[in-house]
Order: sequence, then structure tokens, then C-alpha cells
Amino acid sequence: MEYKNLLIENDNGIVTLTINRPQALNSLNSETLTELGCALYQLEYDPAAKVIILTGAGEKAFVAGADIKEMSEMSAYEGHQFGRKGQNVMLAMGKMRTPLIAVVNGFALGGGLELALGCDFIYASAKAKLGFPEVTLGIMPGFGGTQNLPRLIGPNKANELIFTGKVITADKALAWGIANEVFPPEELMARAKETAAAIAGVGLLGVAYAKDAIANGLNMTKEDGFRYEASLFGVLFATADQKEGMGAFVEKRKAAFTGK
Ligand code: CO8
Repeated sequence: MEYKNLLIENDNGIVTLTINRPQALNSLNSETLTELGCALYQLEYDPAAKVIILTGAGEKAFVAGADIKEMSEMSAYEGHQFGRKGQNVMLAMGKMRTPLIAVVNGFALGGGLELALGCDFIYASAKAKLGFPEVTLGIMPGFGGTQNLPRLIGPNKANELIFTGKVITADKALAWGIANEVFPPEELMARAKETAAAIAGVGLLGVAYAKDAIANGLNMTKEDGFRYEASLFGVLFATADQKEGMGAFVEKRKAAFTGK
């Protein structure tokens, strides 16, 4: 499928999905959200897509937020619908079997930070700037930020970021546990691809079920989460990947996983 505002490239199972509206700092308009929803759906059911790297086109921005020009004309109902549309993209990312790495190459503001938080983890460029400036526009985060950020870093730090609208450096994002790693800009993509390749080389059913257990377990009591984990763990023993992974260990050879 051809997209107007997205670039999609698959290199040996590592898909780079780039938001491509550099003239508007890759801000998310309604059309881009529709395309993103479609592309993620398509990739989720593409066996050739093993890991997704999500990034923004150009040197300056990952995504500088939802499209303010488009939002400036919205009615309350349209704002609600637009918010739901963005939220549904973030929720879909959390439910995907495919791991998503956000490569935050520049500004990740508002809906852009929400998009990064919707991924499974974040790698940031040393020059990235992150924040939730929504309150400076008379609104609040609306693509899941008030839910995902406090779950990730706790309510107090999330409150400070969201209530002030201040923009923080990549190093601060690292210290606060928003980014897993910070790299010099010129190394960022290569380092993300190394991690993506490490994930693409293991048993992807194990990765998919672990993602499911982590995401759903966070909404359960610990005991229910343990029970859920056990049920997914048990299912993995019915897969070819488990036979291959353990067989390869016993035979002292490298496992050749098929994702089946
Ligand atoms: N929306 C639309 N256009 C944008 C956006 C945006 N978020 N960000 C930048 N642009 C455009 C600019 O308007 C400009 O276009 P033009 O040349 O046509 O005027 C172009 O991108 C380049 O931007 P700047 O000239 O402003 O570049 P600077 O280097 O001077 O500044 C900044 C870079 C600091 C990133 C600045 O562009 C900025 O502050 N952008 C807005 C950041 C922001 O406030 N983001 C949050 C938006 S709100 C949001 O994301 C809500 C999410 C939840 C929605 C729920 C709906 C209910």
C-alpha cells in the first residue's frame, strides 16, 4: 500500500516506519493517524515484519505533536473524535505482537511523545527534546499521555511534566526512565537497528507472548498476572520455536526460529 505521509522499509524483517511530514515537523494530522492505523494493522499481519522501528523524517523532529493547525478549528465533538482516533493507534500498538522501538531523533512533543510512549521502548538522540506542551495551548494530553506516562515514571514526575508543559532534554528523559538509552544523533539509528536485529533473531512467539503478559499483567492483580503468565508460558510448549530453541541448546548449535 502507498501512503502519503509514511515511509515503510523492510530490511530482513526489521521494518522502519517513518512519519514523513517534515515540512510540519511530522505533526500528526487526521490523515496521518488514519495511515498509521492502516500501516500498523498491515504490518501486524505480515509475517515478514518482525520488529518495527518508528521514527520521524528529517533532522529536526520525531513528531512535534498533533497538528495544531487542524485542531485549531475543531468543535468539542471533533476534538473528542480526533483524540479517540489517536488513542486507538496507541492502544493498537500496545496490543500488537510486533515489538515497536521508538527512535526519537528530535522533538517529541505532545502527541509525538504520546506516540513514542505507545511503543515498547524509546531510544533517543542526545539532541532530542521531549515534553507535553498541551497546557500551553489550553488543552491537555489526549492520545493516552495522561495514562501511559504515569504508568511508566509514576504520577509525580508525570504531573510535573504535564502541568508545566516544560520541555526536557534527552538526558533528563533517560534519568526519569522515559528513554531506555540516549545516543549521539549519528549513531542512533544504527544502535536501534542492532537492538531490533537482536529481537528479530530470537523466538518471536516468546517475545509476542511476553509483550502480551507485561501489557495485560499491568492491569491485573499480581496473582491474576501470574496466572495469565503461566497460561501463555504453557502455550509456548506447543510451538516449534520452543522445540527448536531448547533442542539447539542441548545440541550446542544456534537455534533457527521460524516463529511457529
Ligand atoms: N502542528 C502543526 N504544525 C506544526 C507543529 C504542530 N504540532 N509543530 C510544528 N509545526 C509546523 C510549524 O507551524 C511550521 O510550519 P510553517 O512553516 O508552515 O509555519 C513548521 O512546522 C516548522 O516549525 P517551526 O517554524 O515552529 O520550527 P521551530 O524550529 O521554530 O520550532 C518547535 C520547533 C519548538 C517544535 C515548534 O514548532 C513548536 O512549538 N511546535 C508545536 C509543539 C506543540 O505544542 N506540540 C503539541 C501539540 S498539541 C498535541 O500534540 C495534543 C495531542 C493530543 C491531541 C488530542 C486531541 C483532542
